[in-house]
Amino acid sequence: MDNLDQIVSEARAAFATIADPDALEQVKARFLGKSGQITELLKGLGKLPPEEKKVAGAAINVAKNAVEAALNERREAIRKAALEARLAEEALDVTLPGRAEVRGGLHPVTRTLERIESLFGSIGFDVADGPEIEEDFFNFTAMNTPEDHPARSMHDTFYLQNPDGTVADKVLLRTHTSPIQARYMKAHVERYGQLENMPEIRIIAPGRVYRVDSDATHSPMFHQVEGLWVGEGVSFADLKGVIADFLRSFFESDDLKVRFRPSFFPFTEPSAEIDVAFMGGPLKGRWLEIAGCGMVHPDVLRHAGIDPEKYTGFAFGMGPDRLTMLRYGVNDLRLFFEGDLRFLRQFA
Ligand code: 2NL
Repeated sequence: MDNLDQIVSEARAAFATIADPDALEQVKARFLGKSGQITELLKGLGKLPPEEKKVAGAAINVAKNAVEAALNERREAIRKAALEARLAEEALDVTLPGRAEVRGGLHPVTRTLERIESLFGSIGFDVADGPEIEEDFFNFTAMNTPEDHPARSMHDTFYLQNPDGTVADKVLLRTHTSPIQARYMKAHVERYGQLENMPEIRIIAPGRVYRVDSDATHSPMFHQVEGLWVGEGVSFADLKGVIADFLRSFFESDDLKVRFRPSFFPFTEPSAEIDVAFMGGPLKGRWLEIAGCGMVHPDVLRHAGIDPEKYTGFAFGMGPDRLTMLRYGVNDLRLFFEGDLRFLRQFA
C-alpha cells in the first residue's frame, strides 16, 4: 500500500522537525490520536470484505509500528539532547582558582575599648551601658550642669526633632557617657538603698557620644569611657592609684609619669586633668592630656539618692579614640571613622 508508506515517511519527517517534547506529542496525535490517519485506517477495516481484512490489517499494523518506532526514537533523541544541554550548562571548571576566605578584624577603637574593659574588670569594675538617645535630665541635670552652661546649647549638642520638625529640647544625643552612670546609680539605690551598708558601685561606662564639633582632632561622634567608684571612704588617693596603675598597664610601660593638674567639671569637686609623659619613644618628655577626673560632686550623689555625708566616690572620663591614636601613632582622628579598609586592616 503506497498510501501507508507515505503516511510513515510523512510521520518521520514531521517528528524530525520537532525539538520540544510537548509539541512532539501534539504531532503524534495527527497519526496515532483518536482521529489520526492510522487510527482512521484501522476504523475503516470493518467495511472491508473478510478476505481483505487480514492483509490490510497486517499492513496497517506494520505502518503503525513504524510510526510508533519513529516517535520513540525522536522522544529519546529529544531527551538526550536536553540532558547534553544541561550537562554543558552546569559543567564545573575544576581548574578555576578557589575563592579566598575574607577574614574580618576588630576596629582599632574596639580593641582599645576591650582592653580598657579587661584591665578595669581585673580590679573589680563592671561594664555598664545605656541609651545613646538620652534625656536632658540624665545627661545634664543629674550631672549638676547648670541651665545656662554652654554644653546645653544647640551649638554644642544635637537635639532631636519632634515629628512636626520643632526641636525636642529635652531629648538629645548624649554628650558624654555620664548618664549611663547616673542611671546606674539610680537603679543601684532603688535596689540596695534601704540596706545599712549599700554595696559599692564600681563601673566603667564605655560608649559612643555626640557633640557638634568636626575637624582633624574632633569628630561629631566619638567614644568615651567613664569610670565611677562610690563607697564609704573612697578617696582621691584611691583615684590616683587606680588611674596610675591603669595607664602603666594600658601602655605596657613603667617608664611614664602621671600628673594630676587642677581643673573644673560641674560634676566633680575637686577636679583634675590627668596628664601622661612617656620617658622614651617619639613623644618623649611631652605632657599629654589623657583624661579628666575628680571626686563626685555631692549634688550628683544627691540626685541619685545617695547620701554624700556617708558615701564618697571618684569618677573619671577619657577618650579611647585619643588613647588609640597614641598607642598606634595615628595622627588624624577621622581615619578611624571613614571605614577605609586599607587603613583599618593594619590593626587586624
Ligand atoms: C572630661 C572628663 C569626666 C566624669 C567625667 C563623672 C561621672 C559621674 C559623676 C561625676 Cl556619674 N563625674 N564623670 C568626671 C570627671 C571628668 O570626663 O574630660 N570630660 C569633659
